[in-house]
Amino acid sequence: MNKINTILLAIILLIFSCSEESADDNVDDLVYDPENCVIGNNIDYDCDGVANAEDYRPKDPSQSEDVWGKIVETKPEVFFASDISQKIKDGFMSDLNLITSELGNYGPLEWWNLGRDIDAANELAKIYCQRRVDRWQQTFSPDFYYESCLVNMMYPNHSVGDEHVPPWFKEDPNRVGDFENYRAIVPPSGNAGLNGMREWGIHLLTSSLPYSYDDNEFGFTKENYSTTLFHEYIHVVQSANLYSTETFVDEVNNTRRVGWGPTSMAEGAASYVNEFLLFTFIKDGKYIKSPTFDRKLRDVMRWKMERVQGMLQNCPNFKLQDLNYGNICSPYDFGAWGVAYLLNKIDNQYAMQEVFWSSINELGYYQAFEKTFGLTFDEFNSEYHEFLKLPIEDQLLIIPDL
Ligand SMILES: [Ca+2]
Ligand SMILES: [Zn+2]
Repeated sequence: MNKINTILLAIILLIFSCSEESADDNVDDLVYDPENCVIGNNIDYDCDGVANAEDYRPKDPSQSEDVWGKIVETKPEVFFASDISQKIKDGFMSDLNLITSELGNYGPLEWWNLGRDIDAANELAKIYCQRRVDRWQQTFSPDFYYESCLVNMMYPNHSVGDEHVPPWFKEDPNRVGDFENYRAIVPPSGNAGLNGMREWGIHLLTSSLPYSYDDNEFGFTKENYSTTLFHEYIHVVQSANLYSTETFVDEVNNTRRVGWGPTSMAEGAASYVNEFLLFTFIKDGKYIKSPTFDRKLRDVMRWKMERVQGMLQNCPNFKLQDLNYGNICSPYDFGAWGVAYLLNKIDNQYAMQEVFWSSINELGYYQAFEKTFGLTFDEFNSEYHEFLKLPIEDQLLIIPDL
């Protein structure tokens, strides 16, 4: 790969970002118009064969019991806008099947893929919003929540009348709907995000067009998106292993669940492990790489380290827990190398998903960290600063030769 491609790739990887966010629902005073099923004398709103009184989520047929954090049989539900080609859909599903079979199929999961076409995006929004209304998973005005949802997803290119647009949307020049925000991204940029929703009991993800699965239109191979898909699914695993519903709003206005940990560690784990898994799958014959894909894991980590060293002069005394989204020192790159350091230290490349995250519920984040990695977070910060002073060839020795 030549240098221009390398730089472009670096930019694309940076643009692919994500966050865990969540919003409060407010469904207390909705009136349900029943077309419901009946079991004996008992109502079964969602017709899943479980009466309301016994049903964990009486309005959601995918959740008759609490399966948060459990491996489930139900396949992930993946939605594609109608302008997305079969080739892209096939590539996406192939990678999702691979990562769920490797890391566990956590559910229920919905993944919404936007294309570029506005009408197709509005059609997708209708499916999304009807489901939210049916399942009482609304965050909008109870008076006209289906239309409000459509506006919320697709503003300013929504398909319903402007009387459904709340005044605060019109007053905010930067307001863009949750789906429209992804649809409007122009390739070769892209974005994908895990958007919760713990309070609905589901994993909810949204992506812009996964164009990399369709040949070399923009000069990228499918591996560029495979790592993004793996990255997002690693967040799902992290989220599934955390049971808490308690949230707080952090300093960059992200709503996060207690136990999620510092942004640099969540993003760093996803960013390092997504690369590690790709190269492991290739080695094991589980992933057929593109003919022109000639990177090694150490190449990718070398580029990340070069970026870290470039940024380091702007944050010479950084603490990993302070590197949040938007920081001049990227939580993705600093975190990825921090995680690589930790996994090498305990000689277990699978420790995040197999040891650490599942122990947070019981111990809390920082105690689980100490128990898993054998040092306090402060000690980790100090050791990591020392590690960053080493020559790059020495640093790369901790990365598996894949
Ligand atoms: Ca039911
Ligand atoms: Zn991420």
